Amino acid sequence: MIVAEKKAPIAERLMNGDRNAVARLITWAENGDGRFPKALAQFYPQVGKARRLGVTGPPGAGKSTLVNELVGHLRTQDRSVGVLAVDPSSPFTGGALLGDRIRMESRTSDPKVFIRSMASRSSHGGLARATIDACDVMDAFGFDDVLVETVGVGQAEYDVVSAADTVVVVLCPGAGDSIQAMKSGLLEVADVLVVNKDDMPGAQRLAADLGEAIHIRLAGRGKWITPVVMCSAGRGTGIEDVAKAIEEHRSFLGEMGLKQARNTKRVGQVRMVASEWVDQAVWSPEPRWNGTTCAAHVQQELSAGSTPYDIARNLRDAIMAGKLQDQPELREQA
Ligand SMILES: Nc1nc2c(ncn2[C@@H]2O[C@H](COP(=O)(O)OP(=O)(O)O)[C@@H](O)[C@H]2O)c(=O)[nH]1
Ligand SMILES: [Mg+2]
Repeated sequence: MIVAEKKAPIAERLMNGDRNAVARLITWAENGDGRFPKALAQFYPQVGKARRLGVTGPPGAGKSTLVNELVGHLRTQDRSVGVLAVDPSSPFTGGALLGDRIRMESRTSDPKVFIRSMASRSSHGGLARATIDACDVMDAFGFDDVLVETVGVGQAEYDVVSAADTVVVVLCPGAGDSIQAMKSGLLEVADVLVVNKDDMPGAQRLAADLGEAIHIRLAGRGKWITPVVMCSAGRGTGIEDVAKAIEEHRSFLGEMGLKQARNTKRVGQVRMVASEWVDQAVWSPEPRWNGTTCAAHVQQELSAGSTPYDIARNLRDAIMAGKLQDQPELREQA
């Protein structure tokens, strides 16, 4: 008689080193699957050991090439590495992810390396949430380092990388994008600035300009001053310098600083998830407010001549006072 073997819970498999569990859990995170929060509750005690590095910058700057080199560098130290390539543009083009896949191919046979591409199917807010979740999964699995690559184009991407302990911003000469980055706030999120493609003309100049910009903006006693590091990821030169700058930022943070920074980020995560859930619950197609949906109720109030502010205030007060009707999906997700 064949007795069906009962599979261990996914969180248990994750913590026992099952790579399929990593993949499955990240998919759940991506889809906002209700099973994810339950699994997280089980493996959350294991979260917090991995070092988290965010790599961002304009498209084509060489982020993927650099990540590949950094993975190689970490492997020489026998550290295991989880890589998450977040690309919001991929649902439309598909190209970027394919390129990254091929570039990373040499690493994929390494059992100590795990590479996962992640596309944003949902809103940008959802992408940041899913990325943090995916990092937690790889952390609990036991990777020593977790690297997140994302295209630095806007607030959503900053949200994504800001979950990392250290953020590397990659720029390169000859692209107007780099000048744009200096204006658009990319410098503010950088803990380490990398001028990649230093085999190309203009690299020295760009590094000098960036150094100047950094000192004008951020110089201050006791504060971390973002270093500008030159390298050529394509040729594999200067990678040690990049790695060293990352190490120095970690030392600067120290154990207490790291703990504090992570706590602050967790508060941000709770705020993000709570907002998402409240938003979903309030605007769900089920009757919530005075026997009708919130959207319909708002319509009625508008027709009756109320101002948007008055209606919004009433809605906020109703939420705060727990006056909206039962919200089953909130309970289910909790
Ligand atoms: N000349 C030169 N090209 C590079 C270097 N690093 C990367 N590239 C090229 O720049 C292009 C974009 O690189 P990629 O890593 O995909 O950039 P990403 O979009 O930022 O991830 C590719 O064609 C790389 O081969 C470098 O150090 N020097
Ligand atoms: Mg890339």
